[in-house]
Amino acid sequence: MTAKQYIETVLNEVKEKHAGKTEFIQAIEEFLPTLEAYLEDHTEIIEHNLLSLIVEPERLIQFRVPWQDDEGHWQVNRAYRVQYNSAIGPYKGGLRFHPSTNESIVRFLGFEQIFKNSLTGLPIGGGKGGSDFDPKGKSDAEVMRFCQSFMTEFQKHIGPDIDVPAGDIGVGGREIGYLFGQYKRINGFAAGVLTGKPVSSWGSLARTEATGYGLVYFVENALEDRNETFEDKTVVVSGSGNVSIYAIEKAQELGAKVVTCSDSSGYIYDAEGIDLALVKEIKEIRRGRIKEYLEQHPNAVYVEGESVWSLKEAYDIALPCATQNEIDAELAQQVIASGAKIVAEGANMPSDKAAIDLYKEHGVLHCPGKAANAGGVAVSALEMAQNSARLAWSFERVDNELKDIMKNIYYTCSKTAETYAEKDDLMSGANIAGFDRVVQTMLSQGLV
Ligand code: NDP
Ligand code: 2IT
Repeated sequence: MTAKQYIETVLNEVKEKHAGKTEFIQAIEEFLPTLEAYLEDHTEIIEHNLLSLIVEPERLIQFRVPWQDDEGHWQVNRAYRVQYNSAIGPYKGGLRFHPSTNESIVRFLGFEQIFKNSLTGLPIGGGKGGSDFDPKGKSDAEVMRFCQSFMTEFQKHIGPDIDVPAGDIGVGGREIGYLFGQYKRINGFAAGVLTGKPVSSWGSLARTEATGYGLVYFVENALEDRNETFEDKTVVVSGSGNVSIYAIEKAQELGAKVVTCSDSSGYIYDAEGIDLALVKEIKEIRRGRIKEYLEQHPNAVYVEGESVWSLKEAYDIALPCATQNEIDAELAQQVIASGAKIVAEGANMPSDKAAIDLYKEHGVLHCPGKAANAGGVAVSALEMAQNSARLAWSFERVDNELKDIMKNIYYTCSKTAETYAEKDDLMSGANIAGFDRVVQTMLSQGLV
């Protein structure tokens, strides 16, 4: 069987078994075809049918989370954890609390996580989880009760050498703090069981900043490779959560002008440059909505109900940092028309397949999420290392390690792309390099 035929066979198997799991099928369809040239050189993978093995999670857990709201009503949510692949280390990946969370989304995120974690070069396997619980509009007490109930069940399945969850959409320091407290209450102190912990509970300095900073470091390397810098570039960012805020912070620090941010209700365009201190105050302290930005900047524009990617102003770099499939073909056309030369993904799978094809067709450098947003999980792995050593590193030390890791990821993707695809095809480079480390380790461990 040729590599192409083998890929086609496994793809069809997945589509048949998982009909209706749109995001999961999308992730597999974007991934497998990029492996063709690599598989032609590594026929042992075809002989041992390793693609069929790798698309199947080692374990998928689903459980219910009962909790009581402030009015005394009983509520129930559904939660998941996919423990996808432990070839190179304990399962590692975030928890997402968002009403859209379902098995398809958790599977796609878990699958991507395997290769992202592999690209960091650190010893972490792939996993992901979450719940359809919506933290928006809930009181701190409700969030705490939900987290405690979630962990009462979830603690059976995790541990510092088994599975180490962290944050994602809707899960930040507050939620991780409550989850950690409940784990400790049941099992005793085990610092390394979660990452993204509050610093006072053995969290790492710079973990909060890591995904956004790492994204900008990745782009900085791509620019440097083309004899350019962030200086005077205009940048458009989507979202206004953890990843967006720290991407904006670092891009501004490196001399770029960031003109947008958004949430699921609309977007802000501020031609003078986003006032980040205000965004932090609105999102991190008030837990408010991004339209509140206008209260202090009446000259900025708020566009209700539209995607930031419909913006018609000119810009150089697009940083999608909100959620999956935020850029489809129509919006990608607009991004390209606005003059963007780089699309670097802070979010996981924010561009759909048609959008990615358009970037390629128009010579836009596409920096795929599994490479460009790997800084978050990389610093999570550094948090695990600090927890094991019972040490706390300085911000500067963690930040410097992060810079090195992102540089290494960029050049690994770029060189792998040159070997198996084209220099600028960073998606193929990321997929192949991430896959190679995992699959070779799987082979060395035998059929397990
Ligand atoms: P947050 O919850 O902190 O922020 C999410 C942001 O995206 C909010 O502004 C939110 O707006 C917006 N958003 C979420 N869902 C939608 C939607 N359906 N439509 C429009 N806007 C939406 O999450 P993070 O910043 O942590 O995560 C953002 C992305 O980055 C996700 O794709 C995540 O998987 C990825 N990521 C996160 C990492 C991390 O360390 N946190 C690491 C690597 C990747 P609203 O408030 O209106 O919902
Ligand atoms: O998508 C991701 O990489 C994350 N949400 C971070 C995972 C982690 O374990 O830090």
